[in-house]
Amino acid sequence: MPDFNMNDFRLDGKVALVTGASDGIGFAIACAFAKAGAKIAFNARSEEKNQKAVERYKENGVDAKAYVCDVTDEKAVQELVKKVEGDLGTIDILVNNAAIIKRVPMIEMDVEDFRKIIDTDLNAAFICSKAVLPAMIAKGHGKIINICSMMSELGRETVSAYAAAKGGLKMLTRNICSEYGEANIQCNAIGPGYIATQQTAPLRQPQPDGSRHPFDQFIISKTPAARWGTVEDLMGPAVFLASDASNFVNGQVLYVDGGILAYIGKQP
Ligand code: NAP
Ligand code: GCO
Repeated sequence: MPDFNMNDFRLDGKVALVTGASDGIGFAIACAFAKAGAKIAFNARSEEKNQKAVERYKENGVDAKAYVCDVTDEKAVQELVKKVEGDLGTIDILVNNAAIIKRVPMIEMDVEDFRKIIDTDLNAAFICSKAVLPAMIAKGHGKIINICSMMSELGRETVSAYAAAKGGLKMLTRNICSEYGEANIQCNAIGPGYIATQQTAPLRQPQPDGSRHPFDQFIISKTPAARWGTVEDLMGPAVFLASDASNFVNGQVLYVDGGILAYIGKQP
């Protein structure tokens, strides 16, 4: 039988940095990594939010180390990486998860808002990846996972900056793979479908008469699975892409979308 070991899916002893993981998708991914054996570091911009998150991690049996750091600030990110290295060891797994969105028609969007979204959702992934790559190259292995979106493939009214950033993030994923695959670094992305988190709460807000938000109905009808995704849906795929089980998977976007991208939409 060819050599196959279920332990290849484990992350024992690995150090993972998940950006923006005080809540939502990042929090779930960090919890999954911890369950698979990894040591967890995460950052967000507010100390108060971090403290609450550390408590939530503890309630979930996870001893996560929190850092205050804005991922758009290169100097701060380099300091963050040094601190994580000092506290836990060099980083084996980076998840570029932190992001923001503003839903506004393009002709009404301030250029400053557009720039801020590109800065957070795309440029920061460059900054964080650049900060961890030298140690990964020196070690001879590393995993970078970028959190993309349906908007890495599709457009939609009101999300011009977010879609531009997430499309760019897909190409940054392929480029990191292209440049550093030879150094045994795998850079892949996860493209979540519509997942029930704070970020999408406005799209699921019930109507004053108690009926479902029209966007909520739209997403259910566009999704073969006929439901919103949950943060739990992303945990297994993230562990796979962080683990040795995916060592020959590189430059890919794994869409975890209940089938949205495969589907033409409900027949009339
Ligand atoms: P979320 O709950 O809003 O989480 C995003 C996190 O990023 C926040 O905790 C935020 O923390 C942090 N953050 C934002 N700007 C930051 C900065 N400059 N520096 C450091 N941290 C920053 O959203 P989510 O739904 O979990 O989304 C997580 C990722 O999945 C994002 O990349 C998002 O685009 C992507 N995604 C989400 C969905 C979905 O349906 N929910 C679908 C596809 C992709 P602070 O504000 O405390 O800093
Ligand atoms: C939107 C945005 C996000 C989605 C996600 C889809 O349509 O408003 O794209 O809110 O959650 O990124 O994958």
